[in-house]
Amino acid sequence: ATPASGHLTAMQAFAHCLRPRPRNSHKGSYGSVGILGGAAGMAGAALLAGRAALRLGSGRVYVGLLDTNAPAFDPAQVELMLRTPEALLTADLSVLACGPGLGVSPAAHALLLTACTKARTQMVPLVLDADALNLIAVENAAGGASAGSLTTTLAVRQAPTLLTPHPAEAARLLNCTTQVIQTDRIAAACTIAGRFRAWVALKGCGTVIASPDGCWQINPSGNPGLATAGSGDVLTGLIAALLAQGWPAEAALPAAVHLHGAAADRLAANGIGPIGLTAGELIDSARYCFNQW
Ligand code: NPW
Ligand code: AMP
Ligand code: MG
Repeated sequence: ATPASGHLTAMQAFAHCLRPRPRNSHKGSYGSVGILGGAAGMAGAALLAGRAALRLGSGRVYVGLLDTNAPAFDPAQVELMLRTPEALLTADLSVLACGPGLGVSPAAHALLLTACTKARTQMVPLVLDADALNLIAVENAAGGASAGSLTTTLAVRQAPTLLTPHPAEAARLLNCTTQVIQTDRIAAACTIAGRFRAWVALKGCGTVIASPDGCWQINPSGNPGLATAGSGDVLTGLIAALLAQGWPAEAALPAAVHLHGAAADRLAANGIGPIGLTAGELIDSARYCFNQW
């Protein structure tokens, strides 16, 4: 059920989504995640998202990297299947997450459009973060929602769309300043959710989660240790993992945001942060919190 507006996100609210793994389940039972991103210099963003998706329980994770010089596998997570972006978009996926390190090149725009169309025709949930959001904003600034644009493609989707802007990305989407976003974060999150018929996490201290029908809640977990490069990319992978395991968007988004913060809180309580916490360290902590839940 959609939480009522104004609630603080509470882990207990998602207890109905937690199910023990059946003894005879197999990797196909836990979904296939695709991550599209990782242009030159930012492959790490997509790999962090992929590692997070894998370690939060996805059955299979494919990462489509735009960087043509990227290695053929991730030495720190050899279980990830690295693909060209084009090959990723032909894979049989249960969730597609686009944006970490994607860049805003014309090639990235074309790939994102293909990805959004695929996710629409195959009815899979779509998570858009980082440069996927920036590409929508660039397109809107250049003339708005024409036929075949990202915004138009998103508007006719039947499967859920989830958007995870930080305040500057939200400002680009709404063509305003970051200060305007931060002055009324709830209004900003709800406006984006309504405009794109999407589930939105407006990130930052007290992440605001808004639903397409205008309900909102605030996440209480997390600390400034999360203010570090790649932290949002990890969140994208956590969200994708819950979606791949069959969680509905209305639960997957707030639960992943809560877990992300709880992972940081647990690390900080053990002296790993807030100062110097790194995004990669969040992943195993989130896995621990999820298994203890
Ligand atoms: P300022 O100016 O610092 O105060 P961008 P990005 C603002 C990839 N990455 N509250 C911030 O404000 C990403 O996935 C790759 C207020 C600044 O203006 C993207 O694809 C990594 N303001 C790409 O890089 C690791 C806030 O946002 C602006 C805020 C660009 O993403 C890093 C910066 O945002 C990164 O994830 C808050 N809570 N949070 C890798 N290892 O490969 C942010 N701002 O310009 O969108 O740049 O977020 O770094
Ligand atoms: P990104 O800017 O995309 O890397 O995302 C940063 C992540 O860290 C988001 O999930 C934010 O909500 C979280 N975050 C950043 N700063 C803070 C903070 N001061 N308190 C709590 N969470 C934060
Ligand atoms: Mg980010």
